[in-house]
Amino acid sequence: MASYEVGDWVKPINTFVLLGRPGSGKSQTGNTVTGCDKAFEFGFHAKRTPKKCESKQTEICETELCVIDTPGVTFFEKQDYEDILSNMPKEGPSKIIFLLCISIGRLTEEELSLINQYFAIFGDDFAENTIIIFTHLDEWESDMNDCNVENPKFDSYLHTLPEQTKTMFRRFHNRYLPLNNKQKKG
Ligand SMILES: Nc1nc2c(ncn2[C@@H]2O[C@H](COP(=O)(O)OP(=O)(O)OP(=O)(O)O)[C@@H](O)[C@H]2O)c(=O)[nH]1
Ligand SMILES: [Mg+2]
Repeated sequence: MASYEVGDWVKPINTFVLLGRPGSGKSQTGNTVTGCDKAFEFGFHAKRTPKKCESKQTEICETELCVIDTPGVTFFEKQDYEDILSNMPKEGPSKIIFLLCISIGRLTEEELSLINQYFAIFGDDFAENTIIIFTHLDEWESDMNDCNVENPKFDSYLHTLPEQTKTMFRRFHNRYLPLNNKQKKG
């Protein structure tokens, strides 16, 4: 006789966890993903952005979605992971997808070091469950236009990256998405 688990009937809630350096565009990406300008506080405020994770649950195309915004840190530690876990949906199973936000053009040693810390905390599977989101696409395109490059192709930016960075991105199977968070939401 076939055996069934409760999980066979319960659809997992897709959970996006926003990661990245301070100011990399995590909160704005959360707003883009949820389609709501005010889901997460964003911007260069005089006051500090929240020190703890914040989560919003919504439904998109009849699918339950939970989005967890994390505070910008330059060093990611176990307690940051625990904070994420405490914001996971309480009801039913969850499928975690990390959205690793990187502001185009600002890739530094610190950025790579932070990514290595994610691997240390989340394990080798981190890359399997991650999409790299390159934010500020509009600013990059505008800069390229100022340099007389019409219709710039984002892939050309990736070709200019140092070998060390390209090697790192290969671990993510080059799963990336350039994003303009300033584009008006429909
Ligand atoms: N032009 C442009 N600005 C963006 C984009 N994404 C984010 N920003 C701006 O970049 C700044 C930082 O964005 P946030 O979303 O607050 O960044 P964050 O990673 O949440 O910052 P912390 O919470 O402080 O770590 C804000 O002024 C955003 O409006 C984008 O795609 N294009
Ligand atoms: Mg933020």
